[in-house]
Amino acid sequence: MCLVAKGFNPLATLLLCLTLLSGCNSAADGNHAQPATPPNAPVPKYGYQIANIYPHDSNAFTQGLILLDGKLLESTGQEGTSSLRLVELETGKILKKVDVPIPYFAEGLTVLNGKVYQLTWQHGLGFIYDLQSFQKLGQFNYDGEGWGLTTDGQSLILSDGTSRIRFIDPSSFRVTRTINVTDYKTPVAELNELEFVKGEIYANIWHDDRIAVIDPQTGHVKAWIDLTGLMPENELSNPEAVLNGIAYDQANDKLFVTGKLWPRLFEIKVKR
Ligand SMILES: [Ca+2]
Repeated sequence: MCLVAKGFNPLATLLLCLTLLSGCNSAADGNHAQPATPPNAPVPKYGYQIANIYPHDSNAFTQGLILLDGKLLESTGQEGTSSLRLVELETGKILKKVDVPIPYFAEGLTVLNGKVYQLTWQHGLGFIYDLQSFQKLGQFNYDGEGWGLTTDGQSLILSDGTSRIRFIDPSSFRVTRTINVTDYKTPVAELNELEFVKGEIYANIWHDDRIAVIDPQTGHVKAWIDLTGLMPENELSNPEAVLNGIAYDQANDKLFVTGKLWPRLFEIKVKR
């Protein structure tokens, strides 16, 4: 509000008021951090460079992938071929494997506090294993479908094929928080395999060559990593052999990706 004293020129007063208001706004803006994605700004698209190529089991219908202590942990899907496996990165050799019995269709996996957590697609049931022995320790339930799973070191972070990502307490298995993933204002659905990378959630999108880089607080897509051309399509015969599987080597800051039924696994460098 502007107080107008008697005898003041109204036009001059108006100009003064506008100047003051403008000054106030500038000061206020200066006190706030810029949003991660300014309104109307296109979300940046990143490219990639292949750093290394490793063999991958072309029968593995990859649904979950992480890298721990230099080895891969992989969850494979489809009824009858679902499994949890420990895989040698350099050779693709399966070092340890537990089959997931019919009728379960295994999905995402992550490791938290020495335990492996593995989702199933449509049974609302997850399995818990000892990380070292792969001995089954228990199971847990969740509403809806299970697609991707990762962790920020505290919560289990679960995607279910929609644009929703749920944060789940690993003791009570209660949902503590939910984010809706949006690209500017458009919901990004069919979020699939996940990976927590340096404070951001990386997500595969089903049947998409792009990885969404998501702000775990707001759900905003901060960038897209476009992996078009990574695996030549003429080497894949199954239409479901799509990009799925992101693993981050925290110790060495390396990023690995593969796909369902892909014969290769790639270490990539993101080109910003
Ligand atoms: Ca992952």
